[in-house]
Amino acid sequence: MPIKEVGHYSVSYLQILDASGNVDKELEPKISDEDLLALYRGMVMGRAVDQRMLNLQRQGRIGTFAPSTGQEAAHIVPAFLMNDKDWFVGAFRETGARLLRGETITQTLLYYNGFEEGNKRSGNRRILPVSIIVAGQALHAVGIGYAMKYQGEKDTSVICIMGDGATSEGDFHEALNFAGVWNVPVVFIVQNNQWAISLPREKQTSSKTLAQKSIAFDIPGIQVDGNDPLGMYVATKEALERARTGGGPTLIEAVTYRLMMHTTADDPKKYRQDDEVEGWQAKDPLIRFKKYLEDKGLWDEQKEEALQGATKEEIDAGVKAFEEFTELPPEACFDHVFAKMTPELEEQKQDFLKRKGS
Ligand SMILES: Cc1ncc(C[n+]2csc(CCOP(=O)(O)OP(=O)(O)O)c2C)c(N)n1
Repeated sequence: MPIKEVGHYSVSYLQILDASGNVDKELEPKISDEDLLALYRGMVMGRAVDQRMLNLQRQGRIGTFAPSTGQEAAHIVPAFLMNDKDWFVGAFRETGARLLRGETITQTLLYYNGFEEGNKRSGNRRILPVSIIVAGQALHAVGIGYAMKYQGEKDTSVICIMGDGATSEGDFHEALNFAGVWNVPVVFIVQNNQWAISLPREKQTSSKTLAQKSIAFDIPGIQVDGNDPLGMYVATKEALERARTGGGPTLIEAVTYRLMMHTTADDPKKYRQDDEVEGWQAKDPLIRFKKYLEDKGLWDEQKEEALQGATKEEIDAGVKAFEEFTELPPEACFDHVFAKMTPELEEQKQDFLKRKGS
């Protein structure tokens, strides 16, 4: 049988700042000092909020939440690169990114305590609520991208974030398929944190990389050290430029690690080894970024102390406002289902109020 090659594919890996904080000078992006410091502040805030949420959850003051410690570079850097008109379409493990998109600490806490008020947005930054449905948001992102194109919006894009487990879902493949066909301005970022709850990455898919899943849909794809803020900066910036200038979608696999539990309802000690976690702690994105800033003469222990203090104060204020929030009446759940209440729902609400006797 005659055989001719009809395609030849490869997957690239990008790392600029290694685990010890040493930079590859040839690949180092030009980022202003101001932006570098803002990025670091965003990452420190992401981690500090995470830690506080964990404490609040353990004290029984909020419900379940999904920590993002260790994954800050993979989602906070992309959020930092977005403009006001871009849409942020995320999963449930990107609190730091959501804060950069204008969500407040109080809103985050309200959301995680079951108050729909946590999803209320003010300002013009575009952001969808948390998606608990794994990979469902990839379809929403493509729909938004398609609508943007249809309406002739220029210089805008969608950043869609998900976990490695999402790439094993049908929704992911449907989304990438139509993203390719319609050439929509969507940047898909897969935070490959090695686990989907207790299922290791190897048991979810036999693909050697997750980036290569882009090849089937003829979309550019790249694997990046997801704990390297500079690598994430360069890869996301390039993908955003492509999206905003009509070049279509990109898939970025950010190789990272979930240092904490899947959610506060999970105990990872039951299924993963301590030495695996310790190996990844050594690759912490915050530690390496701090060293990079110190080497550039932009950072020192005094500044670090001041930042940690200011961050704590901001979180304290957010927690206080959350705890002062007056509880909503039980019928509030009827109000948040549709933008405009349907007659059936209105009837149900009135019936509920009658039975309640108010
Ligand atoms: C469609 C769907 N199936 C199953 C679940 C239950 N579930 C919640 S999180 C999760 C694992 C997600 O893993 P991954 O996509 O890798 O993201 P990570 O939690 O690691 O960030 C599962 C199976 C769900 N929320 N949605």
